[in-house]
Amino acid sequence: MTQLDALKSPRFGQIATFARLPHTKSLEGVHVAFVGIPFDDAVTFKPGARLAPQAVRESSRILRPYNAALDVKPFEALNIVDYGDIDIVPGYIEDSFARIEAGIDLLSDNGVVPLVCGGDHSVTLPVLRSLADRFGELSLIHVDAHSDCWTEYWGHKYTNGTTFRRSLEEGLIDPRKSIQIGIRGSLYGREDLEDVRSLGFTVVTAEEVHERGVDHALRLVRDTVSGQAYFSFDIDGMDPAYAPGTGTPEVGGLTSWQALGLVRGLVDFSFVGFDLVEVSPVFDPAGITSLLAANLLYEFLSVLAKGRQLQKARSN
Ligand SMILES: [Mn+2]
Repeated sequence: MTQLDALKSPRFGQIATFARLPHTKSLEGVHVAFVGIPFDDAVTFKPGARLAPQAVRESSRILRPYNAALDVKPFEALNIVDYGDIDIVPGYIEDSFARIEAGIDLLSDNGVVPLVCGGDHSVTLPVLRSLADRFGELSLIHVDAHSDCWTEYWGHKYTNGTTFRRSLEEGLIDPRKSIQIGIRGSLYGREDLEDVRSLGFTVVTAEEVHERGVDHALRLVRDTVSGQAYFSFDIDGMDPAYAPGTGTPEVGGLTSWQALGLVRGLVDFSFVGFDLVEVSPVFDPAGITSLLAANLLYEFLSVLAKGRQLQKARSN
């Protein structure tokens, strides 16, 4: 499937799908499906991420077919579609999780890699439940200001701040093969960071990325991650100067340039899925957060396409 050609159909026209790709529920021959999960009932601070899939689609109109940095045409190398959204149930977290898991099952049953656009970060849990069921315990690359490993909020287990504690408890990810990048901000106590490290995660703070560079972070990723991997990108990993439209912004985060470098450095990994979560269009009046989100999703696709290309070249 190809994009609508912006040289024939102006890119500000026609219905907004991700990257102006065809919207279809047919999965035959599809490699990757963009899928929206408009759920934000598990946020611990400010809401609005339910509106992200539509905003990201709108911002993705600008994406062109060729990624010069990686020398790849993702929409030619892979068959990519906009699958639409998973219908969640507003106000009902567990019911929504069941629907999200079933929705992702449908994709992976057909061999399709999900490119998920949240939603708040709680949606990653049912996505991981589906993928771990198929692929076994996964390796995780997680960009975020927060570890999201808190035990509970207000006596409840399912929030956007508890996703990776639950993922560990449920055996969905292997912490020794998992890395968190961009962690920062005020914490509840010193034990917050110590807890996460003692769970087995490799943690790269935002300070460490600024002081030692993206290459240092990528070296740690290579030392940590192996096997089937999942990439979860919380947009609040970015500095609010680049991504103000999010529910729990923290100063001192990654720049757009650092994030692009980080994602582009991951060509040699085997990914079973990606998500981009926590874009809140209500705090994003100029649309710069959803623009960055659309571009990060494009980079995920480019990395996947480039990886497959290199693999093919090697096996020939
Ligand atoms: Mn998060």
